[in-house]
Amino acid sequence: MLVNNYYSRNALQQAYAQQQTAQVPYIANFNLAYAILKAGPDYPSIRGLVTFAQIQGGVMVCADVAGLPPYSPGNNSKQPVGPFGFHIHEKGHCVVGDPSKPFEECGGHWNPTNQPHGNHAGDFPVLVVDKGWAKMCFIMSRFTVNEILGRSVMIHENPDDYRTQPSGNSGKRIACGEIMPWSYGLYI
Ligand SMILES: [Cu+2]
Repeated sequence: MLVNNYYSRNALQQAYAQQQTAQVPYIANFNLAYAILKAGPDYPSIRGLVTFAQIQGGVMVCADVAGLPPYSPGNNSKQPVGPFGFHIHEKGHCVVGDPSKPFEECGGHWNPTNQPHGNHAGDFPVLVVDKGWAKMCFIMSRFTVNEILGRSVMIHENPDDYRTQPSGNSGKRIACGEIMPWSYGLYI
């Protein structure tokens, strides 16, 4: 069900529940998801794709991002730009909203087990830019693809320190992607 041009988490969960009772074995689960990144106003050239594949032992997350700003060192009064904080946030509605505080509608970090920051289910490694690109894959067993549908991936301007609560002091939200099922389209 398309709601305001995005799939609401409730609609996805309803669709998932319907699938569970539909007894159609080949749509039993969503094993793949993707998020197309939308740039915020600070770095409008950011573009990229994050994919999530359920594999044995966890979820393989791959990020392929271009257009990030080059690394710029910090000092006592200013944070470095990059490497870039990277997380799953609770909600999946990537609208800029207030340009001085973009993507607030996505809420805070997704933290289903009430862990300190650094150990949230959606805490990811930082994105490091190499020749204008950031590319990485890693495996996480803290969540399944189904649990993150309808949430968002967020890139921040500053590195994550993995200790400041609740979000690692990683600064402004500079790109956002809604996590969508990559499947047979039967949830519509
Ligand atoms: Cu974040």
